[in-house]
Amino acid sequence: MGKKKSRSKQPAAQVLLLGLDNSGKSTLLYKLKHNACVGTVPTIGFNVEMFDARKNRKSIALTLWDIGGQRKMREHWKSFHQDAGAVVFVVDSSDRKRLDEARRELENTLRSDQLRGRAVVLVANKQDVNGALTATEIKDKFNLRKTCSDRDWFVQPCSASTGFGVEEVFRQIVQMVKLPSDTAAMKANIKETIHYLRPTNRH
Ligand code: G3D
Repeated sequence: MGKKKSRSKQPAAQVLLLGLDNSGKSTLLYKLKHNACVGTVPTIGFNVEMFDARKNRKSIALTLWDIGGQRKMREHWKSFHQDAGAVVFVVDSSDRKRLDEARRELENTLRSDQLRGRAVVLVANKQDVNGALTATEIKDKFNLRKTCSDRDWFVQPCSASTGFGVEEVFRQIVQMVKLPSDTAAMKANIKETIHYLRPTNRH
């Protein structure tokens, strides 16, 4: 009989899903998890989902944290940096007015010492919208070659609501995420973070 490895023994990695409010983070998270579009409400605290995946022929557990993108929440993004094995930054490619704001937030995030060397998957979301910038245009606007010169990065065109590019986003995350060496310390940190943010959970 095949033995299923218990989740607690699997190497586990944390992935941060960041981006401005309305960029499509929650839609992407639920599409990845349930292959479904659920009605989203603005994320006031955070949403979290766990995934099983295979990396280097080993089974791993991935936790994706979708952190609220409103200006007030952005100051809490750093509470999640410590254990992050990769950053997924979601951009609304159709919202030209807020591209600079999004670029600045990504640059601020990547200044964190705790995120040094962590890979970035930049999701050029809302590709289904007429007039949306292409992934290449987003890459150039964000000057990613320079901003991410010290880490691995990838730009994925995507439409979280139709599902276009969503599987590729997941594949890139699995390929690029760094697995932590100290899982026990990581779990303690996650507990602390949840405890700290619980009062502001979404409603
Ligand atoms: P957030 O979690 O980053 O704040 P949400 O963003 O996932 O809540 O999405 C914000 C709005 O954008 C939602 O619309 C959602 O349906 C829409 N959206 C997300 N991804 C896409 C996409 O790929 N294409 C299009 N056209 N819309 C998308 P509402 O109307 O519910 O506010």
